[in-house]
Amino acid sequence: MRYAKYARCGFAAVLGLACVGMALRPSVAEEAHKAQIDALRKSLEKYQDYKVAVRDLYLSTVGCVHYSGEKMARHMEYPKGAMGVHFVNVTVQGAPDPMKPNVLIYEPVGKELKLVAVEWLVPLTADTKDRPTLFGQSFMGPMEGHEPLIPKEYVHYDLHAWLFKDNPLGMFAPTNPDVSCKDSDFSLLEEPTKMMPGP
Ligand SMILES: [Cu+2]
Repeated sequence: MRYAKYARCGFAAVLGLACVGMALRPSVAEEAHKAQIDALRKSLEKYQDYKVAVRDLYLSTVGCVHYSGEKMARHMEYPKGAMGVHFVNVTVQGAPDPMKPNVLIYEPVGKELKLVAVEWLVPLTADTKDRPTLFGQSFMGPMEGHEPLIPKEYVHYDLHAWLFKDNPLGMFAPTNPDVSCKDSDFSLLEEPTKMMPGP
Protein backbone atom coordinates (compact mmCIF):
# COMPACT_ATOMS: atom_id res chain seq x y z
CA MET A 1 0.00 0.00 0.00
CA ARG A 2 2.70 2.41 1.06
CA TYR A 3 4.78 1.40 -1.93
CA ALA A 4 1.90 2.16 -4.32
CA LYS A 5 1.49 5.62 -2.79
CA TYR A 6 5.13 6.48 -3.29
CA ALA A 7 5.00 5.00 -6.76
CA ARG A 8 2.15 7.36 -7.71
CA CYS A 9 4.06 10.28 -6.24
CA GLY A 10 7.13 9.37 -8.25
CA PHE A 11 5.03 9.05 -11.38
CA ALA A 12 3.56 12.52 -10.80
CA ALA A 13 7.06 13.90 -10.33
CA VAL A 14 8.09 12.45 -13.67
CA LEU A 15 5.10 14.11 -15.33
CA GLY A 16 5.90 17.43 -13.66
CA LEU A 17 4.35 19.32 -10.78
CA ALA A 18 0.79 19.49 -12.15
CA CYS A 19 -0.38 16.82 -9.72
CA VAL A 20 1.06 18.68 -6.71
CA GLY A 21 -0.43 21.95 -7.97
CA MET A 22 -3.86 20.39 -8.20
CA ALA A 23 -3.63 19.01 -4.69
CA LEU A 24 -2.62 22.41 -3.32
CA ARG A 25 -5.07 24.60 -5.18
CA PRO A 26 -8.01 24.57 -2.69
CA SER A 27 -5.77 25.23 0.29
CA VAL A 28 -4.01 28.07 -1.53
CA ALA A 29 -7.40 29.77 -2.01
CA GLU A 30 -8.26 29.07 1.63
CA GLU A 31 -4.94 30.51 2.77
CA ALA A 32 -5.56 33.68 0.73
CA HIS A 33 -9.01 34.07 2.29
CA LYS A 34 -7.59 33.47 5.75
CA ALA A 35 -4.95 36.16 5.21
CA GLN A 36 -7.63 38.55 3.94
CA ILE A 37 -9.84 37.81 6.98
CA ASP A 38 -6.91 38.35 9.36
CA ALA A 39 -6.18 41.72 7.69
CA LEU A 40 -9.86 42.66 7.92
CA ARG A 41 -10.03 41.73 11.62
CA LYS A 42 -6.96 43.83 12.31
CA SER A 43 -8.33 46.86 10.45
CA LEU A 44 -11.62 46.68 12.41
CA GLU A 45 -10.14 46.22 15.88
CA LYS A 46 -10.62 49.95 16.58
CA TYR A 47 -14.38 49.33 16.51
CA GLN A 48 -14.22 47.27 19.67
CA ASP A 49 -15.01 50.69 21.13
CA TYR A 50 -18.53 51.28 19.77
CA LYS A 51 -18.05 55.06 20.05
CA VAL A 52 -15.34 54.89 17.39
CA ALA A 53 -17.84 53.04 15.18
CA VAL A 54 -20.51 55.70 15.74
CA ARG A 55 -18.04 58.46 14.84
CA ASP A 56 -17.37 56.60 11.57
CA LEU A 57 -21.15 56.55 10.92
CA TYR A 58 -21.86 52.96 11.96
CA LEU A 59 -25.09 53.79 13.76
CA SER A 60 -26.87 51.56 16.24
CA THR A 61 -30.21 50.01 15.32
CA VAL A 62 -30.69 49.41 19.09
CA GLY A 63 -32.60 46.09 19.05
CA CYS A 64 -30.67 42.94 19.95
CA VAL A 65 -31.90 40.43 17.39
CA HIS A 66 -32.22 36.72 18.12
CA TYR A 67 -34.01 33.68 16.73
CA SER A 68 -35.69 30.68 18.32
CA GLY A 69 -34.56 28.22 15.62
CA GLU A 70 -38.16 27.83 14.40
CA LYS A 71 -38.36 26.62 10.77
CA MET A 72 -40.92 28.11 8.38
CA ALA A 73 -41.51 27.09 4.76
CA ARG A 74 -40.05 29.57 2.22
CA HIS A 75 -38.29 31.47 4.99
CA MET A 76 -34.61 31.68 5.86
CA GLU A 77 -33.30 28.98 8.16
CA TYR A 78 -31.78 30.67 11.16
CA PRO A 79 -30.44 28.25 13.79
CA LYS A 80 -31.29 29.12 17.39
CA GLY A 81 -28.99 31.94 18.43
CA ALA A 82 -28.47 35.67 18.25
CA MET A 83 -27.37 38.16 15.60
CA GLY A 84 -26.89 40.85 18.24
CA VAL A 85 -27.12 44.63 17.79
CA HIS A 86 -26.50 45.84 14.23
CA PHE A 87 -24.66 49.14 13.70
CA VAL A 88 -25.36 50.09 10.08
CA ASN A 89 -23.35 52.49 7.94
CA VAL A 90 -25.62 53.58 5.07
CA THR A 91 -22.79 55.66 3.54
CA VAL A 92 -21.05 52.40 2.52
CA GLN A 93 -22.69 51.48 -0.77
CA GLY A 94 -22.02 49.65 -4.01
CA ALA A 95 -20.53 46.18 -4.54
CA PRO A 96 -19.52 44.51 -1.26
CA ASP A 97 -15.98 45.49 -0.29
CA PRO A 98 -14.22 42.71 1.66
CA MET A 99 -12.34 45.35 3.69
CA LYS A 100 -15.36 47.57 4.40
CA PRO A 101 -18.45 45.78 5.74
CA ASN A 102 -21.47 48.08 6.05
CA VAL A 103 -22.61 46.52 9.33
CA LEU A 104 -20.86 45.91 12.67
CA ILE A 105 -22.48 43.59 15.20
CA TYR A 106 -22.25 43.97 18.98
CA GLU A 107 -23.28 41.70 21.84
CA PRO A 108 -24.52 43.38 25.02
CA VAL A 109 -22.48 41.95 27.90
CA GLY A 110 -23.31 43.47 31.27
CA LYS A 111 -23.32 47.23 30.65
CA GLU A 112 -20.86 46.90 27.74
CA LEU A 113 -21.17 46.30 24.02
CA LYS A 114 -18.69 43.74 22.68
CA LEU A 115 -17.85 43.71 18.98
CA VAL A 116 -18.53 40.13 17.82
CA ALA A 117 -19.16 40.13 14.06
CA VAL A 118 -19.48 42.09 10.85
CA GLU A 119 -22.00 41.82 8.05
CA TRP A 120 -22.28 42.81 4.42
CA LEU A 121 -25.83 43.81 3.49
CA VAL A 122 -26.35 44.15 -0.27
CA PRO A 123 -29.68 45.27 -1.73
CA LEU A 124 -31.18 43.35 -4.64
CA THR A 125 -31.53 45.86 -7.47
CA ALA A 126 -32.54 45.76 -11.14
CA ASP A 127 -28.80 45.60 -11.94
CA THR A 128 -28.11 42.52 -9.78
CA LYS A 129 -26.89 39.71 -12.04
CA ASP A 130 -25.45 37.24 -9.55
CA ARG A 131 -25.48 36.29 -5.92
CA PRO A 132 -22.55 38.15 -4.29
CA THR A 133 -19.63 36.19 -2.82
CA LEU A 134 -16.76 37.13 -0.53
CA PHE A 135 -13.94 34.91 0.81
CA GLY A 136 -15.32 32.06 -1.33
CA GLN A 137 -18.64 32.29 0.58
CA SER A 138 -21.95 32.80 -1.20
CA PHE A 139 -24.22 35.40 0.36
CA MET A 140 -27.58 34.27 1.76
CA GLY A 141 -30.80 35.52 0.14
CA PRO A 142 -32.30 37.28 -1.53
CA MET A 143 -34.66 37.86 1.37
CA GLU A 144 -37.06 40.50 2.63
CA GLY A 145 -35.90 43.13 5.08
CA HIS A 146 -35.75 41.97 8.70
CA GLU A 147 -38.79 43.45 10.40
CA PRO A 148 -39.29 45.31 12.62
CA LEU A 149 -35.91 47.07 12.26
CA ILE A 150 -35.53 46.89 8.46
CA PRO A 151 -38.61 47.38 6.24
CA LYS A 152 -39.82 44.26 4.41
CA GLU A 153 -39.35 46.07 1.08
CA TYR A 154 -35.56 46.14 1.55
CA VAL A 155 -34.89 42.92 -0.36
CA HIS A 156 -31.23 42.01 0.06
CA TYR A 157 -28.45 39.46 0.25
CA ASP A 158 -26.28 39.25 3.34
CA LEU A 159 -23.20 37.57 4.74
CA HIS A 160 -22.16 37.51 8.39
CA ALA A 161 -18.59 36.92 9.58
CA TRP A 162 -17.99 36.20 13.27
CA LEU A 163 -14.54 37.75 13.34
CA PHE A 164 -14.41 38.67 17.02
CA LYS A 165 -16.27 35.80 18.71
CA ASP A 166 -16.09 32.14 17.74
CA ASN A 167 -19.25 30.67 16.30
CA PRO A 168 -19.66 26.91 16.80
CA LEU A 169 -21.85 26.90 13.66
CA GLY A 170 -19.02 28.38 11.57
CA MET A 171 -17.45 31.76 10.86
CA PHE A 172 -20.09 32.64 8.24
CA ALA A 173 -23.27 31.30 9.89
CA PRO A 174 -26.08 33.89 10.21
CA THR A 175 -26.70 33.34 13.92
CA ASN A 176 -24.39 32.49 16.81
CA PRO A 177 -25.69 30.24 19.62
CA ASP A 178 -22.94 31.59 21.91
CA VAL A 179 -24.19 35.18 21.53
CA SER A 180 -27.03 36.28 23.78
CA CYS A 181 -29.43 39.22 24.12
CA LYS A 182 -30.12 38.52 27.81
CA ASP A 183 -28.22 41.64 28.91
CA SER A 184 -30.04 43.90 26.43
CA ASP A 185 -33.00 46.08 27.41
CA PHE A 186 -34.04 45.93 23.75
CA SER A 187 -34.09 42.20 23.07
CA LEU A 188 -36.03 41.37 19.89
CA LEU A 189 -37.08 37.81 19.08
CA GLU A 190 -37.50 37.87 15.30
CA GLU A 191 -39.26 35.43 13.01
CA PRO A 192 -37.23 33.90 10.17
CA THR A 193 -37.12 36.20 7.14
CA LYS A 194 -39.04 35.43 3.97
CA MET A 195 -36.97 34.27 0.96
CA MET A 196 -37.44 36.18 -2.28
CA PRO A 197 -36.80 35.19 -5.91
CA GLY A 198 -33.33 36.08 -7.21
CA PRO A 199 -32.33 37.59 -10.56
CU1 LIG B 1 -30.71 39.50 6.05
